[in-house]
Amino acid sequence: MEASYIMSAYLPQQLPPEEKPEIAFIGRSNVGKSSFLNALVNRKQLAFTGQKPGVTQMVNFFSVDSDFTLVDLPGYGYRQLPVAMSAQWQELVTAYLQRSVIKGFFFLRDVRREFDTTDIGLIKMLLEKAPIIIILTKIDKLKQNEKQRFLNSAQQHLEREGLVPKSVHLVSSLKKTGISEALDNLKALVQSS
Ligand SMILES: Nc1nc2c(ncn2[C@@H]2O[C@H](COP(=O)(O)OP(=O)(O)O)[C@@H](O)[C@H]2O)c(=O)[nH]1
Ligand SMILES: [Mg+2]
Repeated sequence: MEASYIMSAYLPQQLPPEEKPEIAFIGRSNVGKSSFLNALVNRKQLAFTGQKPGVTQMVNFFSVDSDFTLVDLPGYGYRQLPVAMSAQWQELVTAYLQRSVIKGFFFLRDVRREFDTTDIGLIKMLLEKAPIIIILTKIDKLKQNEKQRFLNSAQQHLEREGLVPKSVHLVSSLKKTGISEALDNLKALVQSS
């Protein structure tokens, strides 16, 4: 799989023309979005990781095998901001979500944290557009015997909310756990029409 950086958009009007199918990554800042994207395409720093969340947020586009596009959406929930989602975040993400080339989403969540009302509201909104693959990140921080419990708890929470994702994965981008299963699901989304 050959991945390359295409461009970044800071403003809605900078979003590129709609061409290839797109899969977008969404989640709180620091959840491990960029690390997961890099792990999927097997590149160390294609998407920049560990960046200090800034006031300026952007949407980053990456081309994979000239077949489809991976889209790193700006993180939300910065503690530095007075509200969970800034007006700029909402404007940019809302504009992005209008695109008809979106085939699906990776929604990332730190495995040790619960979905809160912001996450649930966002998942509901995304599901109206396209299927979602839920990625529970940083599972290397769990003990072996805790993993199933955290997975069950996340699945039960989604079920209680009436939300049906395409799949839920336990992933460690650091240890490369769960990456190939997520990749299989990604390819299935890209090929769906
Ligand atoms: N232990 C562990 N740390 C991770 C993992 N993935 C990302 N991180 C760390 O979490 C921080 C945020 O990662 P990043 O990918 O930049 O998150 P983003 O803000 O969602 O794009 C960085 O310090 C990463 O090294 C993981 O699978 N395990
Ligand atoms: Mg990032």
